[in-house]
Amino acid sequence: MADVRKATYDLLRVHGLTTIFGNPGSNELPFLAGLPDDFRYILGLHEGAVLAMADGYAQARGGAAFVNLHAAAGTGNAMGALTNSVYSHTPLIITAGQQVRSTIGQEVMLANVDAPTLPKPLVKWSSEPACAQDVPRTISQAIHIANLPAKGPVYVSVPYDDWEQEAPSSTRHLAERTTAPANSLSADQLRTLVEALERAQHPVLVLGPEVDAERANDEAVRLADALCAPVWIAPSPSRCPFPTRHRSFRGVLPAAVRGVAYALTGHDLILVVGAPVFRYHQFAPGEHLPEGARLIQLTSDAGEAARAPMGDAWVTGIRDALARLADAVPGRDAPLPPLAEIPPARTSPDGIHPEQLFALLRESAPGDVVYVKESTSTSGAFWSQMDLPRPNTFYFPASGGLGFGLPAAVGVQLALPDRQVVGLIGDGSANYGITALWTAARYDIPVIIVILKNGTYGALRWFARILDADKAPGLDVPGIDFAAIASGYGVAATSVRTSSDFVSALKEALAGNHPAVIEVETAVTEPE
Ligand code: TZD
Ligand code: CA
Repeated sequence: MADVRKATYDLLRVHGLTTIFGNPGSNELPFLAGLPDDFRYILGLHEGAVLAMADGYAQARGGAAFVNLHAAAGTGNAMGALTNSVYSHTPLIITAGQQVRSTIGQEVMLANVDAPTLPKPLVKWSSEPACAQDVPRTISQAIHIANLPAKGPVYVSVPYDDWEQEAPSSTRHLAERTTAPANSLSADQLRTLVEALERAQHPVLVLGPEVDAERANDEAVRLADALCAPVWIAPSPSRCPFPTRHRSFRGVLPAAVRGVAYALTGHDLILVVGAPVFRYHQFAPGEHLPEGARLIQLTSDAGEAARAPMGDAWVTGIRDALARLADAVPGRDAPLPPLAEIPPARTSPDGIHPEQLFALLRESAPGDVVYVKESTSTSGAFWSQMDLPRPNTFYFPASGGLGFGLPAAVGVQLALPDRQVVGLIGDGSANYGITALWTAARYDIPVIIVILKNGTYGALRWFARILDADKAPGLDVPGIDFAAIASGYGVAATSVRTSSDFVSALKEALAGNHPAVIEVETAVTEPE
């Protein structure tokens, strides 16, 4: 009979979880010893980076990822990054090594006291199996929970003396099990929705990250085309659900109550698909909906459905819902205003303007480039300049927790070897996940990290102004040499101050097929 470790490896293999993102300690070594040849271990030097790499990897590959952390300390280090995974609904199976079962109660060194409580409320579910024999079944449960809607991270703590115990014979059933969501709109619900869309004079679609996560972008385009309706991206987007140069595309909704109501004025039916209603950020109280508008939300997340402050919500698989809606709605022929031209990029005497930088990327990066963005003061500049035609092309930290971007870019590149990944990372944000550069170098993951160096926490300067808090300290980060740091971690790096130098550096990095860092001196700008 197999031991618990072998039974677990077999289970992970069946679920395609043969890449382990981790940072080991004594509690984890017995699990990692004897890792089969078809598994690979991706070492991260800090657990925040480990988790964010796994998150990027899982989102980009459209499946789950497996993480192995060290006890409570490693889990704690990962929790900042975990704030994003909950809101991006990333299926992550996070395991942590526990001390020997019989010694946990004494609170020996590295005992993870009350382990299942530690990662809450940032996981969907957490557990420490009641005995060694239940470890494989618990890990199987974790994998299924992570992958069932709404997807998300789960946590399992395993005492290290469990791995050598014999697995029960019933374990063999686990590898054969499947679970699948069967939730879709009923015929009645579909009819009601189609009728509402038919009756509406001016319907509008608001799309969220779940559309991209479920690879439903083409279905969204079909629906938009059938309805001749304008399309917005829901506030605070962590992914890009719709081609940004499609004639229906209107932009990203502002992350404030008043701003959303203003942008949607004139619409009588607002159909929100695959997004919470809504992820506001700036507090700008006012009417939640424009006069006379009805809002209907489709989401796979019952929590998102329940907590929305307005509108009706149906909990459903959104790919299925979009496809069936696109088939069922009678085509309309409403006039759409022409798509606005991309405005000329602004320039600045104080460094490259972010708009200029994004325009240069639009012109010089390969057509199927993937962006992982964590540069907080440049969102307006980014969406005004970019042309994102494809699914799976844009990632941003879903809860705004910094430390996602740089490691996630490494993870996305690992998942998508055939596409070039470019991280667009602020000089503030880069520091929270900087150790991922070492992982990129160690495994030769050819991601390009562009560091936007404006010497400050740009977004916070803007916030300080609108919150009337401009005397707040600690908003500047001068004097960081990212080229030196990158070379210290083994990544080729260069620092540029002009457009032409940036384009040359980008071309060189693209030709290199190795990880590269380009530090760019940028002008301080405001997010909007
Ligand atoms: N710490 C963490 C983990 N997450 C955060 N969101 C913050 C602190 C607060 N914060 C923001 O919300 S934006 C920001 C901070 C520190 C500034 C980021 O600076 P940057 O980008 O250089 O990366 P910009 O473009 O200069 O704003
Ligand atoms: Ca900055």
